[in-house]
Amino acid sequence: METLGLILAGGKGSRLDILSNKRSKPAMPFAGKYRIIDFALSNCSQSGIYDIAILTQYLPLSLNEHIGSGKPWDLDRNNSAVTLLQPHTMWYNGTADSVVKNLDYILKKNPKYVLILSGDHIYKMDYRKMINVHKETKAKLTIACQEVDPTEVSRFGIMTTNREDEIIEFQEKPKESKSRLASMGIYLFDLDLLKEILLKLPNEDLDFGNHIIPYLIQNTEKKVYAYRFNDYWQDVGTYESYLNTNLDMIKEHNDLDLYDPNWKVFTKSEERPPVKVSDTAKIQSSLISNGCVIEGTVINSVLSPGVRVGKGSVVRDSIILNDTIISENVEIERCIIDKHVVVGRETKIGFGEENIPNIEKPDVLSCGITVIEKSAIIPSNLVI
Ligand code: ADQ
Ligand code: ADP
Repeated sequence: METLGLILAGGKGSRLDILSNKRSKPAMPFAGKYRIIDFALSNCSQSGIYDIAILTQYLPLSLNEHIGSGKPWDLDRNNSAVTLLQPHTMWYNGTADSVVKNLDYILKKNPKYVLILSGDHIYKMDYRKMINVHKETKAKLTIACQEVDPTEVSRFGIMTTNREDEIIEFQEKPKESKSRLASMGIYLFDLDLLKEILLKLPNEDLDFGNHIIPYLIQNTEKKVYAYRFNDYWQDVGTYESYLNTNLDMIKEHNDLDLYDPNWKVFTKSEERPPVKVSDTAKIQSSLISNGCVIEGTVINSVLSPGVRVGKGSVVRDSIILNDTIISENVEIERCIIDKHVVVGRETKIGFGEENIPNIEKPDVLSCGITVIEKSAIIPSNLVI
């Protein structure tokens, strides 16, 4: 085997805590019918990488069920496998620590290269192009990167390269930086280097962005190169990016086209009846999944399977997840509503002064998005 894919799907996703405290972030629904991890899995299979291990630690139940044998992504082949590696009694600390704890598995597979991916990114990428650049430059580690907005540098690992695109500086989440070139958290390692470095550095909290990459660049002569990726890519780690990235999928000319037959996004779909649109319904620029029943108005929103929108209700600029029921004459604006929520009649969500105050969750307070947790029952005649 040339390349083993490792998908990091274990972080707790604390910045999306209301949504991800009952599931792992890569298992979050996306664009109606998908889950976030579908993008990494679909990229792997279409790049010819059929051996994949998914490193999980946090409530992987819904991921387990979703991935199953890997059939929807064409990963259930004879000589390859998609494997969910679970820590059992060990709790991983940093991203690299989770790889250390599975080093035996990786060495047994004995690939030439190990491609480390994040389970919570939305993008379409042919990893073969990156692998080819890695071979051409004879790098030991290649990191995919993309320029980000200067206001966003503190969310990413930021690097500086020389003319040949060799990385000469790397700083994890700097407060500010002259460079805007961000690591996408996609690492292609030669197996020898990965093994050497993981065994060399102390294990506790070991993280790629905080420890391994800065160490390789500052303390060794190993060749670490950047691979520039200029297409659509989003890390959906905050409510704002989760909402906006979902809404991007509705745009007429979005850079990530879910409808492109040349690079598909696969998922495991449930059997559901078709969308039913009544004579009182009005739908504008939205994604509506199977099993939805629409009697009200839906504008610039994404509805997962089985959502009901009652007569006289208006849903605008929002994401509504599976089987949520919105009764009659409800108004919803700039909300993320999790699965199995019931919203009572005449209620307005997204219209309150600010969100329900909670000092520990400044994200909720500051971004103007109202988030309703799974299975909540919202009474009638409320304004939230
Ligand atoms: P972050 O996205 O902040 O930065 P992190 O939250 O540590 O990195 O997680 C990366 C991925 O690994 C996520 O998919 C997460 O779910 C998963 N993960 C985290 N801890 C894990 C663990 N212990 N076991 C298994 N999986 C785990 C990283 C890099 C930056 C880079 C950004 C790009 O550190 O340099 O710019 O990704 O998004
Ligand atoms: P998610 O919210 O992560 O998308 P789902 O609601 O789709 O999860 O649940 C995935 C599967 O896990 C379902 O089959 C469901 O029955 C099961 N499940 C979810 N939560 C629990 C729980 N707390 N205990 C047992 N099974 C659960």
